[in-house]
Amino acid sequence: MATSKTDPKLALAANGAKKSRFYEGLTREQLIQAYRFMYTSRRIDDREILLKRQQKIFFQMSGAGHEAVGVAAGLALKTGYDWFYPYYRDRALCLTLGVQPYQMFLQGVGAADDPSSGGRQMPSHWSYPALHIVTQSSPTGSQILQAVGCADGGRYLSNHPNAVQAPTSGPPDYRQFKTVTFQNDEITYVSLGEGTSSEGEFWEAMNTAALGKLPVIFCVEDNGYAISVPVEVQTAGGSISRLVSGFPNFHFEEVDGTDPVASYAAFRRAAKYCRAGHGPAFVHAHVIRPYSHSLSDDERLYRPESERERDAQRDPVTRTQMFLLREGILDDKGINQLEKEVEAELQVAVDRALEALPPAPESVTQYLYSPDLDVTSSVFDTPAIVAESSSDGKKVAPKTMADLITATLRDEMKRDERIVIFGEDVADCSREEYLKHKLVKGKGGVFKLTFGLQCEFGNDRVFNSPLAEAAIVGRATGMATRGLKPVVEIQFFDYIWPAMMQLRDELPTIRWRSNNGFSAPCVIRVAIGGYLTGGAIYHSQCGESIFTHIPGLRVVFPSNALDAAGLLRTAIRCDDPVLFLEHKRLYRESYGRASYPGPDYMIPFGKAKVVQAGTDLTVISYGAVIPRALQAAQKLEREQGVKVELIDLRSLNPFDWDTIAASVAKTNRALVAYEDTLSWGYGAEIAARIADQLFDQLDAPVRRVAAKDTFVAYQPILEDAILPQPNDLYLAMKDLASY
Ligand SMILES: Cc1ncc(C[n+]2csc(CCOP(=O)(O)OP(=O)(O)O)c2C)c(N)n1
Ligand SMILES: [Mg+2]
Repeated sequence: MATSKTDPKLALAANGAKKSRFYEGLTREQLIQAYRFMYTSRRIDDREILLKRQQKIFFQMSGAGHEAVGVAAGLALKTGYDWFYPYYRDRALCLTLGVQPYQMFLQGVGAADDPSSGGRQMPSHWSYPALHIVTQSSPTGSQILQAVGCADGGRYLSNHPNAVQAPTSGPPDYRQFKTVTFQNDEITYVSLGEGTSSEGEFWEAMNTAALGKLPVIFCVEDNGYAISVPVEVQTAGGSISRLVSGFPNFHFEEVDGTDPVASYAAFRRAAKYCRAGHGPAFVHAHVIRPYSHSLSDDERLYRPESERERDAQRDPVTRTQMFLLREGILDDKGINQLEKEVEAELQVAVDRALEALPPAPESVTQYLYSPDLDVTSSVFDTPAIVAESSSDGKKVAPKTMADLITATLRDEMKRDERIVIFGEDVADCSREEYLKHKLVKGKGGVFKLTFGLQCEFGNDRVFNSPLAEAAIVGRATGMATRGLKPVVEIQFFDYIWPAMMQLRDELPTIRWRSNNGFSAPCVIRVAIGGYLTGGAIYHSQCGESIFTHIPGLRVVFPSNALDAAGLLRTAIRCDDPVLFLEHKRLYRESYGRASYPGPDYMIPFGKAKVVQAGTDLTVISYGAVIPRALQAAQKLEREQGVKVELIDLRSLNPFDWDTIAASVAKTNRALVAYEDTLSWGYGAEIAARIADQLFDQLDAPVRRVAAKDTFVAYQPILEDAILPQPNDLYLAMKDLASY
C-alpha cells in the first residue's frame, strides 16, 4: 500500500512560486488550457442556471467547485484510451476529455441530437462512446461496480486478445455489433461524492477492485455535503480516507481538489501505480460546492453565511486565475481575452442548442432492445441435432435440465472466448492447487451446474465472486459494456434483491438511456422457485413479474431440459440482457428430460410451445407449473373427456401473444396458471390482455390459479397448501370447462 497526502493548505501558492516552474509536469500552455476548461465549466453552469430560470431547459446540476479536480483527472488520463464513469459534477473533466459545450447544452434542452442520450436523460448524465465516457445514471453509486467490471473486462481482453475478434461466418451473434478495444495499461476512472461512499455498492466495488488488483481510480470528490447532510453525519469519523485506508493493494491520495496542480500530481501518481499493474488507486479530493446541491436546493437553509464564505475563499476558478496572474503565466489582458473567447463560444453554443429539434415522440421505445439482432427472429430458430447413440454405440439416456444447461454452457464457452462465468460458489475450487494435486473433485455451484468448467476453461473464465449480488450484476454490466459476455449466476432468486438497483436502474436501461451509444448484453442465470419440500420462505421464491415489469430486460423461464438448452444458447448469443430463470425443482426432474440437441440448437424468445393441443380450454403457464398442469389436464380428459390446450410460454418477455390468441379463439376459455403469488402477478397481465383483446371470443371469465398471497412455508403440509397443486389446477380447469 502506498499513501501520499498533499497538504490541504495547498500547493498552488507554495509550488510554482518557490519550487519549480514545471508545476508537477504541467506546462504553462497546459495550465492556461486547464483554466480555460475550468472557466468554461463554471460559465456553462451559469448559463444553464439562467436557461433553467427562463424555462428553456428543464433541469440543472452544477459542477461548480469541482472544476480543478476534474481538469486534473482529464489531463492525467487519456481520452478515448482510458475509460470513464464520471458522476454528475464532472463537467470540467468531460470538457477536458473532449466534450463540446454545445453538446452539453443539447443535453440541457433535450435535443434529438444530444449525443449522450437523444433527450432521454437529464443534463450532466454523461455518455460519449468515442471518448470512452460510459453512460451515467442518476442513482448515486451504481456506476462504481460497473467501473470495476469495465476494468476487469479490459484486463480479460488483454489476457485474451483473440476474444476481440467477431465471427465473420456462421450464425450471427452479439459479437458482430460492437467494436471491442482494449489497451494493456488502460485505467478506469470512476468518481463519486463523499455522501455516496456510504452506499454498500461502493464498499463492494472497493473490495472487488482490491481483490483483483484492478486498474481503477476511485475519485471521491468530497464537498462536505450530500444535499444537506454534512460529512461528519455521513462518514464515521468524518474522513473516507481514514475508513478505506485498510484496503490492501491500493495507492491512496488525499488532496486539495480545488488546486489543479496538486490534483494533477495526485492523479499522475495514481495513474502510474495503476498502469504499472500494481492495483487500484483512491483519490480523495477536498472540494467545495458553491451553488447549493442543485437548483432545487437552497443551502442557506442549512449552511450559515460564515461557512459559505470560508468555502468561497477556496473557489478553484478564482484561485487558479490568481495563480496564473501571480506566476506571470497570464496577465490581466490575457485572462480577459480568454474569458471573452469562452463567453463568445458559449453564446454561439447556446444559440445553436436552442434551435435544435426535440426527439420525435414515436421514438420513445427505440433502443430498448438491440436494433441489430432481433431475439424473436428466425436466426434463433435452429433444429435440434441429436446423437441417438454415443461414440461407443450405446443408446444415449435422456438428460436432465441441469445436464443440458451445463452442456450448453460448455459448448458456448468453447465457441466464444468472450464468455466468463462467475458468481457465488460457481468455480470448481478457488484454491487451484487442491485441484492440481487431485486432493478435491471440485464443487461447480451449489446445484453443480458449472461443475468442471473451471477445470476445462481456466480460473479467469470461471471463478468465484465475493458474496455480493450487486457486485455480481454490476460487474457483469461493466464487462458486458466492454463487449464480453458474462454469464453470471445468482445462487437463489430469494437473494437477488441486493442486485435490484443494478437490475432495475442500470443493466436494462443502458442501451435506451444512451440512445444506443452503449449496450450491456449479459446473462443472469437465477435458480428460482419452490415445490422443494422444506425450501421455506427464503429458498422458494418466484417473483418473475417484478422483472418482466422492467423494459429492456429479457426474461425466460424454461420448463424442461430441451427448452433450457435452446433458450440458454439464445440468451448467450443475443444482443440484449437476459434474466434466465431456472427452476430448482426442475433441475433433476424426470419430467422433461431430453437428449442434448447439439451445439447450435436455439429457440427464439417470444415463441410459446403447445405442450398438448386441445379444443375445450386454454391453459397458459410456464416453469414448474407445466408438469402439474399437464397432469391435471390428462386427468380431466380421462375423467370427463375435456381436451385442454396447454401452452408453455417459455419466454415471459417477450411473450407469445399470437399463440395465446389463436388458442383462445379456438377454445373460448382461458386459465392462466403460475407459481408466484396470485395478486399482481405475471398472470394478471396475461389475463387482462385476454379480457381486453379477446373479449368477444370468450364464453367464460378468464381465471387464474397461483400461489396463495403469502410466503412459502417450511412445513411441507403448509407448502402444499400455499403453492398451486395438480388438484387445484384440475378443479379450476374442470370448473372453467363447464362454465
Ligand atoms: C441511490 C440514490 N439515493 C438518493 C439519491 C438522491 N440524491 C441525489 S444527489 C444526493 C447527494 C449526493 O451527495 P454526494 O455523494 O456527497 O455528492 P455531491 O452531490 O455532494 O457532489 C442524493 C441524496 C440518488 N440520486 N440516488
Ligand atoms: Mg458531497
